[in-house]
Amino acid sequence: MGKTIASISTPMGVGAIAIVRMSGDEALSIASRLFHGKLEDRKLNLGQFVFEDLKEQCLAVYFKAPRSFTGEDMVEFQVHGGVIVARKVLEALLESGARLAENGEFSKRAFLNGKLSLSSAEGMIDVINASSEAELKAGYNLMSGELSKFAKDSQTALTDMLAELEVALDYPEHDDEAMAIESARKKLEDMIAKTEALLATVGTGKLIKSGVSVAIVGKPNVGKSSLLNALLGEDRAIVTSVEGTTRDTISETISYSGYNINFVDTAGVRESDDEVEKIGIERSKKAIESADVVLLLIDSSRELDERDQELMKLTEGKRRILVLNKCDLKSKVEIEGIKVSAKSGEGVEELKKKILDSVDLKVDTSGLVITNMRHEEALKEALDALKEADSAAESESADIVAFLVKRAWTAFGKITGETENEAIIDKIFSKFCLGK
Ligand SMILES: Nc1nc2c(ncn2[C@@H]2O[C@H](COP(=O)(O)OP(=O)(O)OP(=O)(O)O)[C@@H](O)[C@H]2O)c(=O)[nH]1
Ligand SMILES: [Mg+2]
Repeated sequence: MGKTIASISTPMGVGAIAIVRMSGDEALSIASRLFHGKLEDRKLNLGQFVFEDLKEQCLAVYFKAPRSFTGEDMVEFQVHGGVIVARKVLEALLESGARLAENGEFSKRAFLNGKLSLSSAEGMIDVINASSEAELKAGYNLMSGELSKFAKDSQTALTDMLAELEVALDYPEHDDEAMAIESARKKLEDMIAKTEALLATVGTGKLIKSGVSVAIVGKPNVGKSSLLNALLGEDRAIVTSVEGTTRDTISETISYSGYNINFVDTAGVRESDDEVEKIGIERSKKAIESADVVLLLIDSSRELDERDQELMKLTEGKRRILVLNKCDLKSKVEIEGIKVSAKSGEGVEELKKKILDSVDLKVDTSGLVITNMRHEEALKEALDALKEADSAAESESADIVAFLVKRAWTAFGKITGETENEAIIDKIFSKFCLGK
């Protein structure tokens, strides 16, 4: 398969160790010419990498095909960190016959050699890029092949179904068609339910990937910026007793219970003639629209007024939590809400919990969450075909059902990469980092 490729697999910069990898038929012969030492399979070999004036004492690992990440012969050099040594080692490999790997090319070869499915490769990238524990968990789950297993199992069931349907079609004299269709319907309904359950996790997947976005809104001076600071545990936003202190939206992210929560502090919404403040208020309204959760802040030490009422209306259709701030002062409101004091910190931890509770985080029975749009689309496509096949089974003949079953089969194959087209596969791997 193709030429031998090489790349630096650790990030560029100063560090203790840098790793340079090589994969392909010539990996061992190139390495043997440059590395003075043994190259035993699957062992850490100590030796000297010699090239021009470079004499680098380093470790080399040889993975004999097919027991390697890519499925090809691979050699990895663990050299001293910093940019120069690694670059020099890479240069030596390139001058000795390897070519520079493209982004994601190691992983792509692993995929093409059947070492991992497309969705597992995507899971691996999610693991590398994870910025929260929930993302990491979802990535590991994907990488471990749960989703490809689901897709493959579905494909197997569909293949069996096709076989039964085709037998019925080939031997019409046996009057098996009705039976084959009946048995197909049962299986189809089971698969529809499972696919729907998986698709029900899409909302959660989006929250995991991009974090839960929370807009803090309220009329001026209710303590929005103070609450942001309390939630972050640092003085991020300016707090004053003057109404209209915050004029632009400020956003910051915290990690809570494994999830990223992005808070947006907004300008207090009120009538204003001030040009800057007006723009700020428009932005507040936009923040409300795009938020997953709105914290509507009320100053509980003052009576409710029409500005509070207006904001209640404005946020009506949203997932909203009423927050009664300044609970350290005497209360003058009689509405239900979470009592907090941005000043003393009281109730702030409970509020964080309440935010996560308010978004329902759904996972599939096997712990799967769909975080990837490509998977979502393939599953939707499969679901459509399954549903059509199911309703066709009610009235039509076996050949139409068979046709639709094949369509569902192809859609499931897109998840593992089996039936995905080459251009899309190239596009997916090109998003990987260099050396992976
Ligand atoms: N006693 C008490 N005072 C608070 C509390 N939270 C905020 N304040 C005070 O309320 C005033 C307004 O606070 P901010 O956080 O600037 O209010 P805001 O809603 O961001 O105001 P704008 O940006 O102008 O819309 C400040 O004087 C704060 O010190 C609280 O929990 N208790
Ligand atoms: Mg403010």
